[in-house]
Amino acid sequence: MPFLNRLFIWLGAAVVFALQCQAKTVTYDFNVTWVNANPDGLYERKVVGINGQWPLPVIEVEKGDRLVVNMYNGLGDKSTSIHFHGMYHFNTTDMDGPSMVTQCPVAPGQSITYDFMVNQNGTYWYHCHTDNCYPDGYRQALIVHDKDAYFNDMYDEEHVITISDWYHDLMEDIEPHFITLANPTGAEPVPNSFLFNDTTGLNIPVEPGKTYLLRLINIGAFVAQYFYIEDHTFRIVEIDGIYTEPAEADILYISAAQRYSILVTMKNSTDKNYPIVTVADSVLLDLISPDLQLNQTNWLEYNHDAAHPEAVMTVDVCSDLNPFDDITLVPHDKLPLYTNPDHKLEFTVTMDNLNDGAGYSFLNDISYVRPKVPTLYSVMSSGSLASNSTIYGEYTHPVILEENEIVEIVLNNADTGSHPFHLHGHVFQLVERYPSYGPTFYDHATGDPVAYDASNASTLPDYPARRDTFVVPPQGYFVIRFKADNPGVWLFHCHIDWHLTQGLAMTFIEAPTLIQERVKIPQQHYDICAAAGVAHEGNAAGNTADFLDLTGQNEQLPWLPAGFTAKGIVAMVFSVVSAFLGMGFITMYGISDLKKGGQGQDGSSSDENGAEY
Ligand SMILES: *[C@@H]1O[C@H](CO)[C@@H](O)[C@H](O)[C@H]1NC(C)=O
Ligand SMILES: *[C@@H]1O[C@H](CO)[C@@H](O)[C@H](O)[C@H]1NC(C)=O
Ligand SMILES: *[C@@H]1O[C@H](CO)[C@@H](O)[C@H](O)[C@H]1NC(C)=O
Ligand SMILES: *[C@@H]1O[C@H](CO)[C@@H](O)[C@H](O)[C@H]1NC(C)=O
Ligand SMILES: *[C@@H]1O[C@H](CO)[C@@H](O)[C@H](O)[C@H]1NC(C)=O
Ligand SMILES: *[C@@H]1O[C@H](CO)[C@@H](O)[C@H](O)[C@H]1NC(C)=O
Ligand SMILES: *[C@@H]1O[C@H](CO)[C@@H](O)[C@H](O)[C@H]1NC(C)=O
Ligand SMILES: *[C@@H]1O[C@H](CO)[C@@H](O)[C@H](O)[C@H]1NC(C)=O
Ligand SMILES: [Cu+2]
Repeated sequence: MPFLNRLFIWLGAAVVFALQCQAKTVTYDFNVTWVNANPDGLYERKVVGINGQWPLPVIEVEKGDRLVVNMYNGLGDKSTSIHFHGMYHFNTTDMDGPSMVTQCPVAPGQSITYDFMVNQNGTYWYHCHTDNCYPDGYRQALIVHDKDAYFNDMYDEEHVITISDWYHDLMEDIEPHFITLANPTGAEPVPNSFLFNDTTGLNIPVEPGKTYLLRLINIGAFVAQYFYIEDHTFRIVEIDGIYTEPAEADILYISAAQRYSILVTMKNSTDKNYPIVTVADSVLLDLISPDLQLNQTNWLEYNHDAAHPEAVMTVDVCSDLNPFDDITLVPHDKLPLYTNPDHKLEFTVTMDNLNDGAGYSFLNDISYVRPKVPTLYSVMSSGSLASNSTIYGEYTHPVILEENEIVEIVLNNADTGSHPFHLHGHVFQLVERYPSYGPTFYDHATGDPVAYDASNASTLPDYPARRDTFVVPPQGYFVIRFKADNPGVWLFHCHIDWHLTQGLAMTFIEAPTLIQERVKIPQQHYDICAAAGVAHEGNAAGNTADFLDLTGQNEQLPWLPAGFTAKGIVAMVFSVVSAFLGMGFITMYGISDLKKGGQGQDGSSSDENGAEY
């Protein structure tokens, strides 16, 4: 055999060997179109399908793989995008997915390729991040398998299980009734049902004595759920992609976007099937219709022929369901507490009305309004001014982080509802929370909010738990810390999709100079902007000549005059019916435009000017 041939064979084998031992490329082609589904057995509706299917495909990769997702938007009537929830995207912040943050919305008929390395482990999910698109069904699990996970030899089989709230109406039909004068309190639309792995009444066949790893993911848009299995305890081994020391638990509280991996060991006898119980946190709901099934029973099926009993619901959600407190978990890698934060930030969550009379959400009185140019593209086109937060506009609520600084966020919640906050591109350390999970968690919804007081801080954990979504209690607070070791543009926002639409979000621009050096935006992503009619250069106002001139930026509406409350607006809405006096009210209090849906200075509709993600 000639030498060259042998060399090629040897080289070929080496490539195959390298592929098997190290990273491989995993490619998914997603043709996104509307399909029909009836997951709760109550109502068939249009949902967002992939390649003609719903439930959507679970993305599965191994640690170290390169993940490529080619998405074609075949919806015909909606823009879209994919956010890979919990992925760090080192040097690839442009693959994170939120529209108007790191990319333009992908218009109907357009394609986008997401391409990035997955150097992390555990349980994640993917979902659309353009307007309110994921509650229409565009969300599913993303699993990163890990041959080296410390708990691999502690279980026999694994299952992915999603839980979710579910609406019968399309988001496009619900949305127009949400941010309006007719809903001044900002009451969130109440779901029609709750799904367990995109169905109801699921049986999970199990074998006696075996141990299962269950990857639980709340892919819902709004409602947190309690989870337990009758007569079984379990061990938590992972939260949001971070391995924990095994922690014995019997009830979990899983907010929208949170994940838990648990090990459950089966009983030795096969005479009974056991209810897996989920209880929707009804405290979050404004109105509960009598036919809304808050409690769901699914089963660990030991014996197909035995009875499948309904869960025995003897507990009171507020006082008896005492969920495991995630702040007490210890990460398996024992990463110590970040001490002496370099950059301390403090935000207060409020809900209030702007002068269209509708309800909005605020962090330090700023309600996020999307910029005219995706924030990442402002970074890329602004040269040395990228380090000046002015260019990102006031209403993206930009904060610039220095490379490798330790950031502390104190989040005070002046609102009576709880909020699951998510940070893109990072996990953060759970440093403090008040009040703790447990029977008194909801007591703070009455009385006055309690703000964080550094001089009255408790003893901090040596090895704080880390995750990417953490619940701030009603009228309480949390404190989190992270290291700014990932140059990129990252949203920090409430993962209740309704609150995100109301503006409960802000933007971190982390190490902008390094973003410019390391991130190469594919031409295709810029072409998507052209198709969507969105500029891909300039400051938040689309100004490319003077980046410090924000004239024309999208803004939140003016405030209502002091003393004008949601209650007053409700009264006014009714008084408007008796015309004359009502109109007098409007002039008097300066409500701008009764018919206008969303935010925006230039009088355009919420679709053009409200928060888009
Ligand atoms: C996507 O699916 C639709 C419906 O099946 C089909 O008409 C279209 O050609 C597909 N597009 C691509 C790019 O695969
Ligand atoms: C990101 O890019 C920098 C500079 O090219 C490189 O040194 C670093 O290793 C990269 N990080 C990752 C996680 O790929
Ligand atoms: C992934 O898992 C390994 C152990 O299996 C761990 O050493 C490593 O730190 C994990 N990586 C990340 C980014 O969490
Ligand atoms: C949950 O649904 C996913 C996607 O359809 C599927 O791959 C998985 O096996 C299901 N899990 C169980 C426990 O049935
Ligand atoms: C099941 O049987 C095994 C072996 O006899 C024993 O070690 C284990 O404790 C039993 N499990 C339960 C839940 O009783
Ligand atoms: C659902 O569960 C809650 C809390 O456990 C309980 O208070 C309620 O009575 C249950 N409702 C039904 C219809 O079983
Ligand atoms: C940003 O630019 C403005 C206008 O020149 C200037 O007043 C401000 O100090 C700059 N901010 C920073 C952080 O450099
Ligand atoms: C300190 O914090 C606790 C709650 O953690 C609270 O009960 C107490 O009133 C606070 N003390 C002061 C002096 O603020
Ligand atoms: Cu919220």
